[in-house]
Amino acid sequence: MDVDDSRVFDAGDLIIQGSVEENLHRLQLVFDEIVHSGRTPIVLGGEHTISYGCVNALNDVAVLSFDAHLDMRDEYLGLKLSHATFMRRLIESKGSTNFMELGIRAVCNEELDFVEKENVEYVNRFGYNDYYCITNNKEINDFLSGFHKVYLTIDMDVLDPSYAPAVGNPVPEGLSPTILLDLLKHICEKT
Ligand SMILES: [Mn+2]
Repeated sequence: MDVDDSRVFDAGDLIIQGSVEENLHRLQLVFDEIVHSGRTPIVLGGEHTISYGCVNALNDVAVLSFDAHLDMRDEYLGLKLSHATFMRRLIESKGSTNFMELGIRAVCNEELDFVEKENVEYVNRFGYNDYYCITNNKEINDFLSGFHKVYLTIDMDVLDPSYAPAVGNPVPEGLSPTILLDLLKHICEKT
């Protein structure tokens, strides 16, 4: 496709002012307005916490997160709401059935306890064989079959550090861009 032909509108930057909570609430309001106008929002951050504002504007939507980390700590550096905790906060308020995390390969015990208690679905690796299992018939297909819409979020650290080294917490054995793009194509075709 030619990008010039795409119907993309750049709405500019969200005004960032005040506390993290205030900014996330403002993002939620803007996101809600875009969704209700019938458009498809695309949000670019530099910080994964923004997903908290976006997902809070949505109901009955599958949330698929590509990330090396679960982001399900109870608190991080004294903060209850941060890039390391926001998924836990979302699941606490919305329940775990709408959430699936993919590419996970660095976790801590408190996150594993939470995942087990809340029955959160996640896929820890995408080896060559796993990848073909998943695109053919397994976890992603089963998960998506219950939903008409998907909120997709990608933390760049889901990619292997050899492709995306400039992330905050790089973890070896990540996805290649080819596998990520194939998975995204598959997800788009399923929804
Ligand atoms: Mn991450």
